[in-house]
Order: sequence, then structure tokens, then C-alpha cells
Amino acid sequence: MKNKIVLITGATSGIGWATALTLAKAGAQLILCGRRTEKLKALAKEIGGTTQLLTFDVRDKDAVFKAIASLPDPWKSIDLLVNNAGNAHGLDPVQTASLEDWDAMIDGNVKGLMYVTKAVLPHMIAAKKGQIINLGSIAGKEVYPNGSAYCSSKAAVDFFTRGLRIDLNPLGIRVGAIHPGLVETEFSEIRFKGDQARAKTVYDGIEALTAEEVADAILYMAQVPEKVTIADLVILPTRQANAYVNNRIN
Ligand code: 8X3
Repeated sequence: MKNKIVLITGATSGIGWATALTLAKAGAQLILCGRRTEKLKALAKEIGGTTQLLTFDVRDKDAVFKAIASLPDPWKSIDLLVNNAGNAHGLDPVQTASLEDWDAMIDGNVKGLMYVTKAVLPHMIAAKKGQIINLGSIAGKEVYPNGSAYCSSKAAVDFFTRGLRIDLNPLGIRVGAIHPGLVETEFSEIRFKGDQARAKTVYDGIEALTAEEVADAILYMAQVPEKVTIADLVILPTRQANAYVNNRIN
């Protein structure tokens, strides 16, 4: 990763934060993106050296394109885009789920990821190189009760990734996705709107993945030789068999 330019969305927490640290340690030059400038600054401080910080919400189409266009020219030569930004909002049946939650998930997890991809791609095409790693989820491979909107959004990430790989195939730009199962981050706290006790129960007895373990897998995807593409990587805690079968410690 020495001197590779890497843009990470959703770098302010969880998998995004850990991936930024891991790739920086491997020698990458980081463009850190997120909604909270203070968090981006804190991460940049932890990384040290030179980074670029872009504060924007992936749901805001104009902000996405403006932010990428604002990068100094040498930083536009992005070698790797990690499309990490995304969240779950609510865990409810369709008949009672909130429309605001649906909008947040579809706009962020799906459309936001597509906007960032579209904004970064011209620079990869001009450079005739690049790699895109999208953050999917086990929730995009199987649907679970009350997760229809979130699971749909991650299934869309899976299919967008597959289509993108086909479209970019003649251009030599590598495309893959990583699909984590249970990772203990702020994910469930956000899903349950700050209910920490409920969030904790999601990870009880499961020996959940850490954000750093997912980051290591992303580093692996990024470090394989250029003639190799890790197209689709599902990563689960050993105690999790699929989206809803778990072997919890009692
Ligand atoms: C997060 C994984 O299983 O909580 O994307 O939906 S899960």
C-alpha cells in the first residue's frame, strides 16, 4: 500500500475508522471522508502525516461531487475507494417501519455509495487504474425478520458491485465487496437509536468480529497482486453461521 491514495467514506467510526488506521499503517495516503469534521480531525491526528479531510454526507449528491472535485490534483489520483459509509436505522416490520428510516438507509447505503463511486471513477479511468471495495453485509446475502429495508439496501450494494465489475472490466479497474456479519461497533446503537442496552444484546455471547478484523480483510483485498480480484468476501464470527443462526455462549 506504500503511497497508494485511498479514499474512505464513513471514516469517523467503526469499520471506516479501523480501515483508515490499518491502511495508513501499511503505507497508504488517506483521504478521510465523513459527516463529523471533529472526528475526521481526531482520526487524522491519530494517523499522523499528511491526510486530506472531506466533510460531507454521501446522501447529498451535490456535496459528494463538490467534495471530490475540491481535492488537490495529486490527491485525485485515487488508487483505492473504500465505500464504507452506511448504517442501519430501525429494525421493524414493513407495516410499521418508519419512512424516514427507509430513506436514510436507501439514500445512504445505496444511492450515496453510487454517487461517491460516480464521482471518483473519472479519475480512475483517466489514470487507467484503481480498485473499489464496497461494504456490503451478510444482510445483503440473506434477509432476516424486520430487516427488509436494511437487507434490501445491502443486497443492492451486492448487485451494484457485480454490475460495476462488469462495466469496469474492460478498463482494468478492480471491483469487489466485503460482506461482514456481526461486528461490534456503533452499528446496533445507531440502529436502535441510542438504546445501548438493546444494542449490547445483539453481541452477547457471539464473540463478534472487531472493526480491526474487518479492516485486516480489507487490507488483504487491497494487497493481493493487481492480476487478482477478491470479488466477494463474506466474513463472519465463527459463532455466526448466517444472518440468523448463531451459536451463542450461554
Ligand atoms: C450488519 C450485519 O447481521 O447485523 O450489516 O445485519 S447484521
